[in-house]
Amino acid sequence: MSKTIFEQIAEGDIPANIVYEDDVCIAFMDAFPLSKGHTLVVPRKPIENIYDLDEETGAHLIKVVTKVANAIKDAFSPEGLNVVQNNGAFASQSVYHIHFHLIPRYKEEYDGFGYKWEQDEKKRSDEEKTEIENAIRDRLDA
Ligand code: DGP
Repeated sequence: MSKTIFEQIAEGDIPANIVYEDDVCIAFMDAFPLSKGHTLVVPRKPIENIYDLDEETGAHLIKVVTKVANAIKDAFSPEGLNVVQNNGAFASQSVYHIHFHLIPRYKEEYDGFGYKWEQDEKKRSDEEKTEIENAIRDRLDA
């Protein structure tokens, strides 16, 4: 299978503006940033999405996401910062190598984030809500 763009960046075959790297992951500037400081945190291993992510790598990625978020905060003092991770084309994933977006948000600067948070309009009965809750919980029981 051909290597993803991010695997090629991690291997040094494609240039990127790298801000952090270690044995497990790499953090670099998004080539099409939504705002100043938009950074991606990516594992070196070509893991496609959240469903394939092993716990150890996931824990490490979150550690680095936290580190990089604080570096962005210190550098640019954004009013906010969104951490976004897309899975599947329907959820806007375009590079099939898992990555966390760190998108700083500035009050005075327009960004292309276009974030919407609208509540699910469907009025679900209490019974339906319990079914939903149980369907998830049953799959999490060890
Ligand atoms: P997503 O839609 O969540 O799969 O985000 C993929 C991001 O990757 C998108 O914001 C643009 C960025 N991107 C795509 N190609 C390259 C590249 O070659 N270099 C860098 N640095 N970023 C890239």
